[in-house]
Amino acid sequence: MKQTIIIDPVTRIEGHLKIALDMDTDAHTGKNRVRTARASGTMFRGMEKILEGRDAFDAPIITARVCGVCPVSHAYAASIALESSTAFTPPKNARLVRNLILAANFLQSHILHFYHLSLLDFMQGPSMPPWRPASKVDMRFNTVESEELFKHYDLALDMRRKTHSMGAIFGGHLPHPASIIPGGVTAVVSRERIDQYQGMLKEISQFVTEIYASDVELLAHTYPDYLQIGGGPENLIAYGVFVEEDSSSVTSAKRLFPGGVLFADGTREALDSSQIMESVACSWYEGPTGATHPGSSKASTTALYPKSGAYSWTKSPRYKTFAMEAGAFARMKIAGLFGSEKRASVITRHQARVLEAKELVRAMGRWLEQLEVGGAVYEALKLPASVSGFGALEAPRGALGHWFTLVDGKFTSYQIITPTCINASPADEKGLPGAMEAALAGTVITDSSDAVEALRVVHSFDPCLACAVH
Ligand code: NFE
Repeated sequence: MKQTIIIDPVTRIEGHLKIALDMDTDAHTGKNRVRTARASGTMFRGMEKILEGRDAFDAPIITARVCGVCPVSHAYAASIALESSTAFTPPKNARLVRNLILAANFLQSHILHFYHLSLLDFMQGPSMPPWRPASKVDMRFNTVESEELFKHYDLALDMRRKTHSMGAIFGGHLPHPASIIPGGVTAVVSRERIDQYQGMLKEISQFVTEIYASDVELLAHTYPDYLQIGGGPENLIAYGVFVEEDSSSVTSAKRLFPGGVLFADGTREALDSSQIMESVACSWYEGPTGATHPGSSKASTTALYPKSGAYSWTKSPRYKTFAMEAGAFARMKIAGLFGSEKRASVITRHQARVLEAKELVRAMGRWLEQLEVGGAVYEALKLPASVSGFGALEAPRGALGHWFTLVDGKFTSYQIITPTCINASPADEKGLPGAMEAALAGTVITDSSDAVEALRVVHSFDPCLACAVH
């Protein structure tokens, strides 16, 4: 028997996502399995359109508003995109301060994702709203474990507040940091700021290494079958992040988590940004049938609705012709911190985030020590009136790129490819599904009115549709 399950909207994510699952019933086992999945971003935003005609230096301020969860990455990507067009090297303090603001944001995002967005797919909260009604399918934690996890849910709220405060010490405020601008940062480095940041880092570090890490392992231990569920294309991409040396090129400088591409067959490649493409075949946009490079003059964000064959406001980024997965799992594999035994799955995506958080709290202490009190944080950036460029780094959810063309000081084009656009993309012009769509295929659903197994797969990507449709 064939049926379609629709989850609309998917909750406990940012933004508006609809998932449609075409199901098959196995004649022998009687199990209902996802045959194909379709992921739809159901909202248009048009941030790229807003950039057109604006002054170059508006880009970090405007693009930070793409999202309240990863605004640091957008302000940073816009700044390095502009800096890259003049071979500019930001002062050392600016590099370190940017790392510190971004790392605080990564921690905030990973803690949010595990405790407040994902964990309730596996456990029942207290018997009161907003934790009821809850899924009743396959809840395996015992009462003691559930109570302990729920205490950590509460504690995680406080930890997130503190990570926001840490980012705000140098960012001015969060979300939407004010201090990351083309040319460096506007936050001066003082002993008082370093001490304030260090004090909170100590507490966050303890939470990450003692509580978050052991809760993720409890999840892995309790739901070991989810190491085999939600795999996806296994083609991984990272642009690299957390610059470790002063350089005019963020994409070639030494970084804590390097960029690269790792294909399902084990082939590794250096990232070639000319191979980043986007298709709009199944998206409600005008554009050529084939894939286009985001820096090309053919790339556009002109809405076309309705459109035959289209089902999403997200586009379909591809690397060469491959559907890719971006995110902490890709970063940890590409950095060599996860070995070949770690395959993409619901559980390994959670494990990758916690491993990354542990690496980050160590690196943050080192960056704090490297800061020079009173040292330069900014140098005026002189842009050519007409120039093109791009900036690429990582957001918490994965590879993020900004491409622009400036004519007489104003943007004539601005294109953003976000990690959730990579992960939650619709099919491309060849019918190749996006990573999340591929990861959902084969998932067994016990109760079609309570498809929690599908939600576990979807949430493991930590989708943010606000970013994806930008
Ligand atoms: Ni709105 Fe974002 C991150 C970006 S998701 S959260 O992380 O860019 O695509």
